[in-house]
Amino acid sequence: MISRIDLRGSLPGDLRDVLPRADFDVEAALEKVRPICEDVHHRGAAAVRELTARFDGVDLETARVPAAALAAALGGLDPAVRAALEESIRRARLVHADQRRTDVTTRVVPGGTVTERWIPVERVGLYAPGGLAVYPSSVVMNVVPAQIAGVGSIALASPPQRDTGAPHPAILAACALLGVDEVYAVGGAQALAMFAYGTEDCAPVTMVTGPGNIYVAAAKRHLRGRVGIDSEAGPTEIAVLADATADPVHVAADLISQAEHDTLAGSVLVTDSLALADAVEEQLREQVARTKHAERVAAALGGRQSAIVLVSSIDDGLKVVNAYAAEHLEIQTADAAAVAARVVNAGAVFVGPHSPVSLGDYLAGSNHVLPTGGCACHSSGLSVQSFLRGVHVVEYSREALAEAAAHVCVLADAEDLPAHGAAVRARFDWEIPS
Ligand code: HSO
Ligand code: ZN
Repeated sequence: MISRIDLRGSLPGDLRDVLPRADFDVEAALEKVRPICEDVHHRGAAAVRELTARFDGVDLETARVPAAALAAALGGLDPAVRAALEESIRRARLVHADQRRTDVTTRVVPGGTVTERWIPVERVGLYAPGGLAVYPSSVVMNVVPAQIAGVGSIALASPPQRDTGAPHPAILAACALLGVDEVYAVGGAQALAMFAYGTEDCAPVTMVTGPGNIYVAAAKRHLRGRVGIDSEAGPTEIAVLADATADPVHVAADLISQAEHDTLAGSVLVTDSLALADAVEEQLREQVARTKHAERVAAALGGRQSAIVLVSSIDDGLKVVNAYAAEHLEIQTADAAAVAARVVNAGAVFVGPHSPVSLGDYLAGSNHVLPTGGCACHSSGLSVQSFLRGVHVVEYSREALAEAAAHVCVLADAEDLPAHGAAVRARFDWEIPS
């Protein structure tokens, strides 16, 4: 059901060559997505309407979802789900509020300052998938940091359902709870293109965010530059670094929890305990048989992207998980906090026996939009910072410029760019000694 990789001898030079990862060929999907984006670019709302009819099977005169539909969805929301979403929003707001940046002014020399000003992007288009993956929690994880960053205008698009012609009611209700009232019943690449180029229905945005399948990732790659993007999310991943003290029932449950997302999801256990590896495998067999989405989970666990990796020590295990750079990494070892402190590559780290990834998916207060596919070695998850730009504001007095002028002119001459130096000299009626 799940393969094993035995690294108990010496570790290979480049661990990434032996660690499992899903095939996720965004380039191939680009070929399908490019004409869709270009069609929306050139024909606007008419193209969106035709593409929605073709892909979602509904003909919508206008893509905009009326306010009454949002209110109705909130009214029809199960009170327990509403309470859980409200608590999820409250906790996420607590954590993200602490990510706010303050402008900082550095006095470089007397009369010469550089201020870093943090300015939110003007307008964000958020994509929320439909179909298999209807995640109101992801609406929360995208909207909360954008709102706290001070983004003035937030629109959301999600594919229409065949029967109602509107996005899934749980998505609409999440929007209503968060105060997002500009919602479009548009899915896939055409939604991202609508945001990027704008149509008669929808003003263009400056940045698109949100999860989605490989076509959504490809559309982001195509549109990047025209608009900002968060990341090209790939299939979700969990790695668990565990020793003999870990509970195999919990480890197996956590590996299954993320495998439930997608047949391409990656679940990786790294352990120095053969007994734990055997017990987790046994547990996987038992628990997969009982889980609702058994087929999908079994495909994910049996895929080349999932494995149990045996190592000879937790030190080696740390090298493995740092090389793998998982989207989610659980540490279930003795003295888990000390081990976690040595993790340098992971989207988010879940420490100790009572911090499962699914807590982070919904209610920890942390963000669940995280770098996948090993991108955690250079990128962060979604945060308030994702929606801000730091702009340096430079202000020097005449005296401070005069004091810097000689160095500027020398460097300009050294780079054979004398006009750069001349721009400084022009401000003075004396020659700058060089
Ligand atoms: N684990 C997913 C997020 C999610 N889980 C949404 C449940 N709903 C990617 O981090
Ligand atoms: Zn999840």
